[in-house]
Amino acid sequence: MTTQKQILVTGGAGFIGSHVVRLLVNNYPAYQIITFDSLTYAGNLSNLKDVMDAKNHTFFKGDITSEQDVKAAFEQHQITDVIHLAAESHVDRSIEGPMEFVHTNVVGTVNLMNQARASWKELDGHIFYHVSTDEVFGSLGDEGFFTETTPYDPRSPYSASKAASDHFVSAYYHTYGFPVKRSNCSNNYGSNHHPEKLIPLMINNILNKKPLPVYGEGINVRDWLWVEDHARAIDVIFHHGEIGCNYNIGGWNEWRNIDLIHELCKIMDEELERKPGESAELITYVKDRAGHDLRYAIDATKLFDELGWKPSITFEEGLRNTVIWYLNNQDWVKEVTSGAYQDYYKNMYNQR
Ligand code: NAD
Ligand code: TDX
Repeated sequence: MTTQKQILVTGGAGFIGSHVVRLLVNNYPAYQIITFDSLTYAGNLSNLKDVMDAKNHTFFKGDITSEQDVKAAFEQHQITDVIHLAAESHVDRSIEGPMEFVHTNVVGTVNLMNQARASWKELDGHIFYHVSTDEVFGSLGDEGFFTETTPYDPRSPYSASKAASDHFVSAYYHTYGFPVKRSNCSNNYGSNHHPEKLIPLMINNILNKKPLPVYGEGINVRDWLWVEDHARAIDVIFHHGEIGCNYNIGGWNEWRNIDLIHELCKIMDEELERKPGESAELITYVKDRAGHDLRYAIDATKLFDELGWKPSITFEEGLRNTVIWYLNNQDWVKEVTSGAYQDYYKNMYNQR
């Protein structure tokens, strides 16, 4: 028999959050899932269209930095647990405007924890789960992996804001005995990923025969994980992870950006029946990202050994599925790339 839980999922209308909400709504009918999201440019209710009206799902439009909004959500829904994903998430935007990242990622996280502390009389039985990133560990050279004990060394305003929020989460555990869990995950990919990020941006530009902007020499390495496998890991850690612990989540799947872009070009040539090599002609080297971290690579052994989680699909399958999803969901792409996205893209592109 599953215990009745009323779980607040912040950022549930975003890329990863929507996959987490879907998994929880479908797999735990006895839970009530409350998506809490302010619907910034990155949040979109159509990401949740298949679960929006489910009996065990509610949407609450609110801002994590607002004491009033968070208090109202906790009181109206008697929140028992929080899975916190709401954040400003794009490194390039953090370079342009760091303060928004401090406000949302740091102040918002502390505000949520303060409300949870105020609402939860007994801390036993509650969980505050903070979803974080591998970028807090900094940049690797050619060798080695990030483990749970790698010292923090954030190098972009985005990663500094996530590192600060991780530190507050850990401080609340040690200071107040606040029941936290945390995970640090590598780069996600999959459906509903905003086209400001590498993989969907490249798919969109290949489709529209626009230049493919490769930062620097394209030699930076990222470790890619299927977003639904991240959601599965969050489920496992939420239910079985230890309070006060953090877990690294990764795909053991490192790719140099330029190799990944060539792979995407190859899949797109096949799917669009273009001649081999046609899409790769769009590759354009542009000015590098400031402070561009060279390599991220996660060692997810602890999660595998202690909780038995491992990725469920290969990168080849996941990447092709992703391409097909974007080709079949052009309405979604048009919706998120209209208006403000055009100004953002023009501004980014002019700088490069
Ligand atoms: P996203 O940008 O797609 O979604 C963020 C969501 O948060 C959006 O729905 C947005 O509307 C909401 N939001 C933003 N500010 C808010 C506020 N003040 N109040 C309420 N809602 C707000 O992000 P994502 O890629 O899905 O990332 C989700 C989380 O996972 C973030 O915390 C991010 O740091 C972390 N993460 C992301 C990745 C990745 O590869 N994308 C990897 C590891 C960790
Ligand atoms: O147009 C581009 N050209 C390019 O070469 C873009 C958008 C990116 N890049 C490079 C920069 C990175 O080396 O591709 C790599 C991936 O870039 P992003 O998709 O912006 O991801 P990254 O900066 O690695 O951060 C992502 O992973 C960790 C998420 O955005 C973060 O939220 C997450 O924490």
